[in-house]
Amino acid sequence: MPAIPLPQPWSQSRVCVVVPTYNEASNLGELIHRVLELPLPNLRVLVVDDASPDGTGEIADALATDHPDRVSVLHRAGKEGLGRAYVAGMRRALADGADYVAQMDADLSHPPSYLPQLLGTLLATGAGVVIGSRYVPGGSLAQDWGAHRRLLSGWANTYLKTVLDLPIRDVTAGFKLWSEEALTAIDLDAVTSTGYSFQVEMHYRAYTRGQKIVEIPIHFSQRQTGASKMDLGVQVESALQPFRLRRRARPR
Ligand SMILES: Nc1nc2c(ncn2[C@@H]2O[C@H](COP(=O)(O)OP(=O)(O)OP(=O)(O)O)[C@@H](O)[C@H]2O)c(=O)[nH]1
Ligand SMILES: [Mg+2]
Repeated sequence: MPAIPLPQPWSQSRVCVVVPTYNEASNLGELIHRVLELPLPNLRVLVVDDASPDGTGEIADALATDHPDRVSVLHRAGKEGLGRAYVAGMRRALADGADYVAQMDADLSHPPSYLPQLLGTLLATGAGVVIGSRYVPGGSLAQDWGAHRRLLSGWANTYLKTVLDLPIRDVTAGFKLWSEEALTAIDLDAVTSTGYSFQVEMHYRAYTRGQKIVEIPIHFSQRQTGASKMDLGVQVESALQPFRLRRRARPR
């Protein structure tokens, strides 16, 4: 069934979807296909690849050749972490003229069909960021997430919210849409996280700079192919980062 065209404010919005990749060869083609078929003709994708050994960067280049007006690739020299990839990608998206910058994983955990809802909500509320949230009413987690993974995610959320006193239900969420103004206020150059704690640092910086934060429910799917990049270093940084953020924010 052809997609119903969306009204002009949606279709005219210059949205750049930043997708960090490390060894996502089995997922990237499907993801880009699903993003490009959305009824958002001004939406572009920027893949930020950290020299994946499985050839993800070459797949991204081929997609950019097939869709020169809609897909581009930022190649980085090596694996430096999710946070570094996002900072570089978001800066490039803003430099290329995006009014809105989305962020999402490459492994199809974040269903692309929510992108128009993220944009519509941002347009309607004037928020600095709209979060695709697993933990607001109506949101849900992958059915195939075991009890251990659910407990870990729920515990991490409670821990981070408590330490940072953040009024956000899904504080580790990685699927969201930012306005250009919010990213400028956040000051991407000052973001220090290398790994997944980037998500929390961005929420904290948005909140402490007075940005309006809105959450809409999403269903989060389990990755079907490829391997997770979550390792011990990423987890240790995530556990320590809230204390660093609090210390830095404290008046001297
Ligand atoms: N460029 C870049 N991308 C990364 C890096 N680490 C992770 N990613 C990407 O960041 C996204 C999230 O990583 P995942 O491995 O899916 O993390 P996760 O969702 O916590 O783990 P799973 O539930 O097992 O999928 C994916 O698109 C990864 O390819 C990195 O060092 N550099
Ligand atoms: Mg994942």
